[in-house]
Amino acid sequence: MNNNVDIPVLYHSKTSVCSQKVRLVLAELDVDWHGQVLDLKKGQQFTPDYRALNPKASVPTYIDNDVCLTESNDIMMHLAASVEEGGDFSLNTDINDAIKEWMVESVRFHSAVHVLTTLALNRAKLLNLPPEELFLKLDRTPDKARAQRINDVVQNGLSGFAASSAILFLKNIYHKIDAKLAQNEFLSGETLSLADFAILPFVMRIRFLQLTPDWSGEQFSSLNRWVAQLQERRSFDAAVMQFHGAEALEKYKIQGAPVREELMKL
Ligand SMILES: N[C@@H](CCC(=O)N[C@@H](CS)C(=O)NCC(=O)O)C(=O)O
Repeated sequence: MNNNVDIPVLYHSKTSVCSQKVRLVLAELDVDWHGQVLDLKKGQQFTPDYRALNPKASVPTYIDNDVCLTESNDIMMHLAASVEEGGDFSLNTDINDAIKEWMVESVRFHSAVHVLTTLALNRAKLLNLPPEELFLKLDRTPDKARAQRINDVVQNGLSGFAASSAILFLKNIYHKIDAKLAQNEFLSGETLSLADFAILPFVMRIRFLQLTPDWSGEQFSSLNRWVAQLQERRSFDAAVMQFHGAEALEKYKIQGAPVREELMKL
């Protein structure tokens, strides 16, 4: 692995939501970084070299001299703590309980988004694999709860426990986000903070898949105002759009549409 001792190295993948969280904060704080892109579909997260850095075989991994971090929330907090005093950023780098709460929500949001992404993009392909091949594929991941969730999505689709829990979570979190943003400009109050960037990539993935839970006519107008505001920032282009080709966005749209149709019928 090609580690540079001076410039921090981020192992990430282009469209991974957890990588986006970190890239957004890197861009907001103008941190100079070196990227190593892993192709998760090709299984590059499972190589022995990478697993020596990150035994969870997941992205992101961030190496800053002798510090190696393998959780997106930890990396975001490390970045916020490393920023020089008096830096002129619109991102508030303080961490308080409200911000920590949104970071915890982001971990739960990730599970739900992972289930829904698998349902829309990968289920059909996985369902067609011979059972032993599917088992080997799922068995590679060290996170056995995750493997079980994905197996449930593959076997049972929208009627499985994993999908119904994800949908329920999605509805709740959208109402929670919208209610908070109806009171405050940003998730943790009146200043932009790590909370906003911990949540934004998940909202965007759901939007790309056309799975925003507005099936019963919900407007989520405060949430939409917040998304529009964050999309205007330079960080959004640098950390999200630069890593999503038109093809990826089209795939989300086309493959998310039938799932949306099914959800509207529930
Ligand atoms: N809690 C971790 C989750 C990391 C994670 O699961 N990342 C996904 C991409 S968003 C991944 O690497 N998946 C590996 C795989 O699909 O095998 C974090 O927030 O950093």
